[in-house]
Amino acid sequence: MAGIMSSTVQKVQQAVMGPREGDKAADLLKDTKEMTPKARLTTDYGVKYTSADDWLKVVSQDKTGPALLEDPFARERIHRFDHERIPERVVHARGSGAFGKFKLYESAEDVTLAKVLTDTSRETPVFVRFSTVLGSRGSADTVRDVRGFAVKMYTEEGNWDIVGNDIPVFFIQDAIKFPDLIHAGKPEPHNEVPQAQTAHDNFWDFSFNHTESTHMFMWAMSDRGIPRSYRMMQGFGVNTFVLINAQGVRSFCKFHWTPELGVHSLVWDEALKLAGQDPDFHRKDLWEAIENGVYPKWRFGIQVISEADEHKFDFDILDATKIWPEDLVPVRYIGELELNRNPDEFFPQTEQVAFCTSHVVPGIGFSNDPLLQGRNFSYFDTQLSRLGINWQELPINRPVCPVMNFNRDGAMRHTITRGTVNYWPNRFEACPPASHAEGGYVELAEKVAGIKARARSVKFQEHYNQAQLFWNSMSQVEKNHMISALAFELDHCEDPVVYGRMVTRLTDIDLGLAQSVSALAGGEMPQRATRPNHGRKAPALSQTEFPGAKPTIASRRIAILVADGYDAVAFSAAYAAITAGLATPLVIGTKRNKIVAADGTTSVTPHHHLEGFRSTMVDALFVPGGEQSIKTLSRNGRALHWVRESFGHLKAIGATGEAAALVQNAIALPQITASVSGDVVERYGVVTIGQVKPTNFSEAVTIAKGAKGFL
Ligand code: HDD
Repeated sequence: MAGIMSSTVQKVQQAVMGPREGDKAADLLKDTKEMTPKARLTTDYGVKYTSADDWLKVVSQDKTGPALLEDPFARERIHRFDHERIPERVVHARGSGAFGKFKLYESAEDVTLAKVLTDTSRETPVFVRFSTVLGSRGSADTVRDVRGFAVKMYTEEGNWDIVGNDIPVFFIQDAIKFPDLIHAGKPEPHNEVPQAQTAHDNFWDFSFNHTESTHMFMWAMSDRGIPRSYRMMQGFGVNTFVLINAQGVRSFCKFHWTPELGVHSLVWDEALKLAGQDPDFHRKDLWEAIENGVYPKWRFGIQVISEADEHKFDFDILDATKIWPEDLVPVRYIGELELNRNPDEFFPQTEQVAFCTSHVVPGIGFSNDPLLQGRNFSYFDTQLSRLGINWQELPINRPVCPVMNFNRDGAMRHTITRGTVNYWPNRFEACPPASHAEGGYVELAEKVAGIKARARSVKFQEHYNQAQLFWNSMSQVEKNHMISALAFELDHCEDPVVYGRMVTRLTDIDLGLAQSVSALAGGEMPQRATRPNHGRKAPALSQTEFPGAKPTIASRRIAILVADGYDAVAFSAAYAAITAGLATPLVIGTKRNKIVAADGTTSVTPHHHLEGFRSTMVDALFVPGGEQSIKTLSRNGRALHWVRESFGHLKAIGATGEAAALVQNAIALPQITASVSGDVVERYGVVTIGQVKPTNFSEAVTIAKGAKGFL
């Protein structure tokens, strides 16, 4: 008995993740029950179970018989299960989140009085949820789509949500169009096809009918639509907000998150395959990086335009389909976001987190951006149908500062407020509003006069300049990817009216683009540009030119391919170098049981076998030599496919000794020459090294990937 008990305790201890120490930000947000070894299975009303395996029955001698509806334990379990689902988000249903902290390193007190943006001694806890937009909750991560980047900052003055995307502009200018946009993008109404993609008639019909969406669909068709990782995406608040400083001066502002790792994408073929091979690719990637302690980080930046300069631009600064080009309005980096803790349980945290654009703190306000104004209505409203009126009491949504008011009741009310009054003003002067000096939110007095009308400013009518700016700013590789993306999407449109018209729309951006897409996807071949190309570029828009991206292998996955008879020395050197570079080595074997090295004594148990894991799931490939191992791998179709596919997806491939020939043969490259010791030969992205030193493999990977602009 003692033996049984101690092993149970051990198992329970394994199941319990245990409290996390030392993270002040995390402690503030903690509302987690622990499964201690003493815990026993109980009903929700606290009574202990003796069996959770058999429904109460009237049994005969052979122990069979009818089940009794009387069984409260069984009924509770089924009731709970029947009601487990809540409505999924109407958009951004598929997502993944993490906790972290926001740290300010430069005060922005010249433009705002928000303490979170002026007090450099603070550490503000955050929860961030990344998402796709169109797919349902169970859809794949790597589809072509915009990615949500929603940040909740639990500040001492209340929650501040920046509900942004990985693309700095939006499809529409006025929120009234949002239901049409989403209806057109989601699966078609008659057959609920296709899932999680814009590659269908209705979306492109909508796009043609909304010239304002031209700029955004160019971004969505660029490599931004298929990020390598949530950790390698920019984030943008998109809308124009307002900052107010202590002197009462108002400025316009856009918010930016810029990833430390740079901006990187999958290639389309990888994205397509991953959607089937590992639909949780992005979810796992974020989790893995945090568990490995390679915490994702973003710099936080603001672009600010003074009220006096509002009309000095050739676009309307309140139009969410326009960027503020960085050469005109530089980004001022003032803080840093770090994600460092995975959620304890997905549903109560990642699924129940709820954001509102309208939730800002003193010092931050709203502009007349018509998209933002509508969003400020929509988010609270949608939380009501998803989570109910008391959604802000859920642990993940609760502010960390005091909340006290006379809002009462409603389904699922948790808060219990003692006292005899529930209104203001009251004879006790209990819970009065705060003055400005006490940190109360004050709306800046602003003169508003006008004619009630459904209208947009003249500058809102111009829809192509920035679409052209974006196209012009792309490298040739990025342009080729965009042509392929558009050709893929339009090929999935069945109606010739839809793809034919879209091809003509592309002539508003660039004749060459329109012709290249038409040559593949059909439609009448355009003969002339509808408007001249202004020729302007903005380098910050290109991923290959992305400023500040320092090539690194940290947090990347590198596969090491082995069969029996592999070269243990090369293997260990590479393994050590990968680990030292903070990358994740994944040993992929012909089988998942012990694989023995050429020396006959060293062995390794692979993380995965060749069929179970695919090249798409890693960033680079290393094959150590070893006569027998290479002989086996050369005869294995899947192994050859690993090498060919890695090459096709522009991955760095390292090989030593006999493995160089394997790589050469697999990809039919005539001229790979193994270099002398320590030299790195980089040809077509393939790296061969004569003799591996503990450090040079990771250097080689870095150099090769940097050279290809792939990192
Ligand atoms: Fe939205 C969710 C981002 C326009 C209405 N939106 C949602 C999420 C993100 C965005 C990241 C997921 C939040 C989460 O993880 O829980 N949305 C944007 C951006 C937009 C935008 C960057 C343009 C600048 N959205 C937009 C408009 C409307 C909405 C114009 C409606 C008028 N969005 C919603 C919503 C959602 C939502 C229906 C669904 C789930 C939720 O709010 O909480 O209210």
